[in-house]
Amino acid sequence: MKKAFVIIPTYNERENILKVVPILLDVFKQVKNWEMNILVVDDSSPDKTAEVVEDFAKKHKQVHLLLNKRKQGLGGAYLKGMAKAFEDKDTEVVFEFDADLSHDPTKIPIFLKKIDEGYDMVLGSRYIPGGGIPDNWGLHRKFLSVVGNIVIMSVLTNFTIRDWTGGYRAITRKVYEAVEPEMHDEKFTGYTFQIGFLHKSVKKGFKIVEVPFRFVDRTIGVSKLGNEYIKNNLIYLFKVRGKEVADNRIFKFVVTGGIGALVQLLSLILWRQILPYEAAIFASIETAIVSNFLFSNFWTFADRKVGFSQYPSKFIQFNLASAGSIVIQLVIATLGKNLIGLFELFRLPLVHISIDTGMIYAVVGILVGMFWNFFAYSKIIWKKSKESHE
Ligand SMILES: Nc1nc2c(ncn2[C@@H]2O[C@H](COP(=O)(O)OP(=O)(O)OP(=O)(O)O)[C@@H](O)[C@H]2O)c(=O)[nH]1
Ligand SMILES: [Mg+2]
Repeated sequence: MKKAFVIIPTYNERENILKVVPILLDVFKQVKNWEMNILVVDDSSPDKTAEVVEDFAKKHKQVHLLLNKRKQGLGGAYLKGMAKAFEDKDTEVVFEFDADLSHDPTKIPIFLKKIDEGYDMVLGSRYIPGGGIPDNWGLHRKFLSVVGNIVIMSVLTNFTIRDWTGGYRAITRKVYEAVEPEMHDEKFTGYTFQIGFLHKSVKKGFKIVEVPFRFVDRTIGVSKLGNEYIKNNLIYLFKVRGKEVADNRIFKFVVTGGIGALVQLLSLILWRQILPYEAAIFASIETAIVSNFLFSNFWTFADRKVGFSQYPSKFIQFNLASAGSIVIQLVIATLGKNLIGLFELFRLPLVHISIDTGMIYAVVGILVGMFWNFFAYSKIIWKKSKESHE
């Protein structure tokens, strides 16, 4: 039979462990098609949590203890626990579960049902219908949790998952094997493990579903959640997102265009030293086109780079694409003037310059021109080769 391990990291949870283990063993009786186990990962808690676990282990063969010599943080404990649980070839699922009874254990069979239905990962969620946070939470804590999750959803631009910070999850072997190799970074030793693990699972395209549960405040023991929690999560969030944006092709395309505009203006100064005015304008445009071509080939489309022998033909195509963009802008400007007309929108104060609808046609023209350029670059000049799958 397939095995599941409920992993409980503990640090000074003696009283809680005494309560939660029997409750879990009781819930396990409802699960028929999984062999259920508990694995407590204790960091040699001073309150001797481990002793209590050992007593349970003697009486119940489903209860296991993994004892760490020193405190390693939540992420460190989960990595060790998961490695141990998945050592057993029959293990298909591990649960993340807190010792402090905050996580409703009666939901475990529902989590497993979702796994049976084909989901790769199940999240206990406080922020979907049926879920909730304690009423007695102060405004401060409610605000932090709710707004924290909204910030995370916004930064990661993923609103399909509502509870990113919860610690009640079921993770299949498939997900573990894909994500675990990327979790051995120092930043994941603490609570950042949770958001990091989930973010990576989402990015890898695993099927994830949320199951609602009502979070219950711990009544025994103390929270290990420190102030660095918010700071570390924010650092993680903005770093990974920043990197994702910087790696984004559209972003590189826009930056390349910006550099091109700068190159055009600066080279115009130089060309005018040696060429007549019209020729200098033309030369500066062409210089910008060379710059754009090189940045596109070595950066924006580096993964589809064309070889030196293809430069002449590709460079001609690139020039035609750029000319196409100019034609598009001229057509839009002309159409705008003839179909809608030129009339004043507002007047800039102090300098008394009139801003008219011509500016709107220009902006639309630039945007459509950029759209055309990106299309030409990605579908014609640096089109995907047949073998590459992206
Ligand atoms: N092994 C181990 N367990 C830890 C460590 N830090 C926290 N834990 C356990 O992780 C679980 C969650 O920790 P809590 O302190 O309850 O944190 P939380 O649930 O996010 O926050 P609260 O809402 O304040 O309870 C508990 O079972 C803790 O004992 C650690 O460094 N090592
Ligand atoms: Mg807790």
